Amino acid sequence: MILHHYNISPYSEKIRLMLGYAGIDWQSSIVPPMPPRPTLDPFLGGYRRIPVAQIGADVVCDTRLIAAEIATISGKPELSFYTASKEMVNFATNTNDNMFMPVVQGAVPSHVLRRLITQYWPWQIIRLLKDRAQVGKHSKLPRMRKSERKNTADNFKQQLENLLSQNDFLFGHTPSIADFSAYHLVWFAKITRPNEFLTDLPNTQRWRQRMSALGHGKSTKIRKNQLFNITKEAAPKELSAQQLAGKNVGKSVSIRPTDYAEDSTLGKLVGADEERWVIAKESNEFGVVHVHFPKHGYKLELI
Ligand SMILES: N[C@@H](CCC(=O)N[C@@H](CS)C(=O)NCC(=O)O)C(=O)O
Repeated sequence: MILHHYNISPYSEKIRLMLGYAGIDWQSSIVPPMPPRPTLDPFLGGYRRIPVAQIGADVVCDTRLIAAEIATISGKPELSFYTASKEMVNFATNTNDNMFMPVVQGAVPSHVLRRLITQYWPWQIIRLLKDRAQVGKHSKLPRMRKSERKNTADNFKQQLENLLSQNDFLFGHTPSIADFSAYHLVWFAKITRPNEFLTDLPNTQRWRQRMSALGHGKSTKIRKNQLFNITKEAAPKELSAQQLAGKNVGKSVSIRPTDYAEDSTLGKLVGADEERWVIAKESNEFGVVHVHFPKHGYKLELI
C-alpha cells in the first residue's frame, strides 16, 4: 500500500499507526500540506483531503475506506467501520464527525507555528495558514464558541477516561477503529497544546503511551517516477457483480465531501455498493485509475 500523507496531518497519523499495528509494510509518499500536490493531482484531481491510499491503480480516499482496506488485508475486522462492533462504530463515527474541529480549532497558535517552522519555509507557512483560513471560512461544520469547544473537549476526554478505567483499549484488550479514531486527536492535541495536556487523566495518559508504542511499522519512501510507473502499469482491481450493478453506474458524476474542503472529483461511476462509490478517471499518461469514496460524508451528483 502506498500512503500519500504529510507529517502534521492527524488523519494521516491515524493511518500510519494503524498500518504499524496491522503489520503491513507500506510505501510513503510525502505530499505538501495543501494543493497543488504534483505526485497526486495528475491522476486523482479534485479531491484535496489527506491521507489518500493507493494500491496499484486503485486510489482510496478517506480514512473510513482506507481503514476498511487495512482491516481486510490484515484480517482484523475490528479496524473497519463496516465490520467492527456497533459500540466501536458509534464511538468512532461520533469522534470522527464531531471532535476533529474542536481539537483543531483549540490548537495554540505558537505551538502550531513551532512545529511548522521545523518542516516548512516561512513562505510555505504563510500560504498554508491562508489556505486553512479559507477552508475554515467555507466549512459547513457548526462553529463553536471557545467555551462550547472546551466543554465538548472536556466531555470527550472524560468519556475516554471512563472507558479506559475498565480495559487497556477503549472497547477491550486490543485496539479497534474506536481507539484509532480517538488517538489521532490526542496526538494532535499533545503537539498543539502540550501545557494543558491530559492533566488528571491517568488512564488516558497510559492509553496514549500504549497507542503511541504501536509505531508506524515498516515503510519505505517512494519517488515520483516509481509512483507514476506503478500507477501507469497497474490495472484497477476487478469490481464485484454487486458494485457493477449499483445505482447510477455508467453515468458521469461528481463526488465531494459535504463538510469542508469540498473540492469535487469528476469521472464516470463504474461501481457502487452500500459503502462506496468508485469512479474511473482516464488519462493518456496513466490510463484508467479507479478512485474510491465512502458514501458516509460525501455527496454524488450527476453531471
Ligand atoms: N474525512 C477525511 C478527513 C481528512 C482530513 O480532513 N484531512 C485533513 C488533514 S488531517 C485535510 O485534508 N485538510 C485539508 C488538506 O490537507 O488539504 C478522512 O477521514 O480522511
